[in-house]
Amino acid sequence: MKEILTRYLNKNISDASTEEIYIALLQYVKDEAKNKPMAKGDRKLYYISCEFLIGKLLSNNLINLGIYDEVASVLKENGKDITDVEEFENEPSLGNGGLGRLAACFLDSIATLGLNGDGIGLNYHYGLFKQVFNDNRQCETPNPWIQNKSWLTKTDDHFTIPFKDFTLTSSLYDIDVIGYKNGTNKLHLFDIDTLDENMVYDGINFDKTQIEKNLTLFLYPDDSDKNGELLRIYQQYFMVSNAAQFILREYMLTEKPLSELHKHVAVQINDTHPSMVIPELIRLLTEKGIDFDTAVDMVTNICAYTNHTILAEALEKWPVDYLEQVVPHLMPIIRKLDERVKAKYNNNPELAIIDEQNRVHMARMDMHYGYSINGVAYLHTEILKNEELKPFYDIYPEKFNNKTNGITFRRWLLHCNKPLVKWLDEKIGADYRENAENLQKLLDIDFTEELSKELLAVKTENKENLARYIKAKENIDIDTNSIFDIQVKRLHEYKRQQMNLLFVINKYLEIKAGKKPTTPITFIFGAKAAPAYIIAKDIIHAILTLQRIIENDAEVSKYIKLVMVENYNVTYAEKLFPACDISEQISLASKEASGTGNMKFMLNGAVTLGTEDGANVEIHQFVGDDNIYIFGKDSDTIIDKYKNSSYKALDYYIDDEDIRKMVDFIISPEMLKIGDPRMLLRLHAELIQKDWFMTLIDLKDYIVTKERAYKDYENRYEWSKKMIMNIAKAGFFSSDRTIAEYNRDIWKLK
Ligand code: 26Q
Repeated sequence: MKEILTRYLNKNISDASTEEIYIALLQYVKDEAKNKPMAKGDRKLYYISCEFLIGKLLSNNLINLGIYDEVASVLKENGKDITDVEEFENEPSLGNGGLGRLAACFLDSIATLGLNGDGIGLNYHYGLFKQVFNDNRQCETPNPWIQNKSWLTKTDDHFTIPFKDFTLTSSLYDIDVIGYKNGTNKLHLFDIDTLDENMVYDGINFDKTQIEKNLTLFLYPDDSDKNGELLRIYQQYFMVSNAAQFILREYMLTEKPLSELHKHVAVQINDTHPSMVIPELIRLLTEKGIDFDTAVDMVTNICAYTNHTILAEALEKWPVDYLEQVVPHLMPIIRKLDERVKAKYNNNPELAIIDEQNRVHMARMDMHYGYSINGVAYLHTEILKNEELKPFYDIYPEKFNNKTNGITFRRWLLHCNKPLVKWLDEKIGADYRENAENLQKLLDIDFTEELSKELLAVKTENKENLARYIKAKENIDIDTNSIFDIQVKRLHEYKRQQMNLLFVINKYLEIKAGKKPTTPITFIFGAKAAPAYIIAKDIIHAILTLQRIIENDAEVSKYIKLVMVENYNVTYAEKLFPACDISEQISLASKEASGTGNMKFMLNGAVTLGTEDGANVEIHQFVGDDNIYIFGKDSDTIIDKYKNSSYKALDYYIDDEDIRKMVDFIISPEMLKIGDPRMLLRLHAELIQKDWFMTLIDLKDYIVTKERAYKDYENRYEWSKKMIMNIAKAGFFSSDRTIAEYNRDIWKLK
């Protein structure tokens, strides 16, 4: 390795700068990837997604190539630290959260299992905005990631993409996806050469009308106005037209007959964002001489749809006149598809693709003209079948299937938690790396007090790591002997960060009243709010305001600390998961489709405090009642409450003095002195007048259950047994298992 690195550097390692070492390693990994076999097969999968939240790639690629340790030690011998080299790489934040990170984990597993499948998406020049806190508020700033030398490799591939008034020429960039001890697949990211990065002004604002200059500038530009929505349609169509043309061209090179395309190609549609691939494929097939009905049948046997949410606002419905303005050539096809549905199903409005308000329901198009519909956790799929998508389950029961999400253990254990990996290797051998189920070997070892101490020492080491990182990033000191209670995920009312905030308020008030916690607690939040989501931003403001109050209070800060970390992203996540004691998974039951952070925490030895929602339900089944803290109303109860409109936040507020005290603290003189009264008053009013996601319904149960967890934490030996059980049972949540199931039931690649 030393020779190789020296050759790539063209100088001694000890004389090279961090940047030079990074670039040498980047080039070396790219060359190695070229030498790896590309997956082959008679059938190929294309995973199309608007988001691939891949995160930094250097360390992961080194791990998957099996050379991380070697590289790290050669660097060390020459006075260099691999973590400095890791720092040099910019994070490609090409996703919002769960859905985008899932796509990245899936690519890792597809390559690791040697399956013939690639990802297709867009090469955004700016990832999800960088979050900056200013005056206790979230501000958004641009988040460029493409460095002089990057993982992108420009290809010679170009396609012509037709829009209503103009065409665009695309350029294709590839990123190698290196499987763990296996071959290399590709992530294909399409871009335009005419992009103008100078269009960005005033934070993340830019002229949304000049498509040929802005198309791939940003991930999900603000879509709160019409031009934003149109731009999103431009982006989506650009992505899927490139995808469809790319797929057909690759297929034609195999010289198989076009009429057999569906036998050799599968397309996974990641949420509704790539749904226009259906009419686009039909359009291209008919252009090539296939008759319309045959093309429709072929495409219906090619496309499969994954649903990631039951929130109505996230189910895309595009006005017909928007589509007419951007992609008029798709509308005759979409109309025909709609007419067939209406004819077949007696004009049932629940099944129509084009509704009475002239909007195109993308999910409905996917369900009629795809062969598989899957949810992302057991409970979520049941809700889709029995509630949200029931009319479709009634007519296509055979299309519905569940694929419980998973995470890649390469990034979320091997890379991010080296102390735990070392300990596991010693105790149960290293074969859990190939087969995650082998983590269950932990259940066979004699878990003595001695071993418990070792495991707790691993946790402490990770807490120290995180503490150093937080000190460097936020200039805040945290106590590594405290309980680390962590909630990190996108900010949304249904995820109920506001409920956690009310808990901290309660704790603060208790301490003020003389009731002090036995062990100090560090509450950590990390979350970005959509730029136009007002209440979400108010919640961030309230958390930051409370953080200030606590840090200014010498008495209280002996017992609790509140830290909202700035710009929570994949890189931060890799530090947070290993250090956590209590994993907050507190969404309103029925609303979180799956969650994947819950799995990352579990794998890293945190204990879940959560509702029976998403994949928490399955985590609960695996670890048993004693190794998880479940609270709150179940999904049936909640679904009923929505049906009967029977939840009234005000009743909880009026009837319960404790609840009233916590909620009113948001507009207390202490809060108003530091915070913005407009934002705090708005949040307070929201919580008692509307509270659409029922914060108050579970608040008391949440407090009691969390206090029970804190109490149990005091017995370190018993607590470490819970940790062990969580790690041992995490194997099911490997994305290798998820992908094997997708392949077995949907893609059938080999
Ligand atoms: C839709 C229309 C217009 C603009 C934006 C969007 C949009 C963008 C992103 C809708 C949804 C998303 C992202 C959704 C998402 O991340 N869902 C999460 O998916 C995870 C992976 O399956 C689940 O674990 C989470 O439960 C789910 O919230």
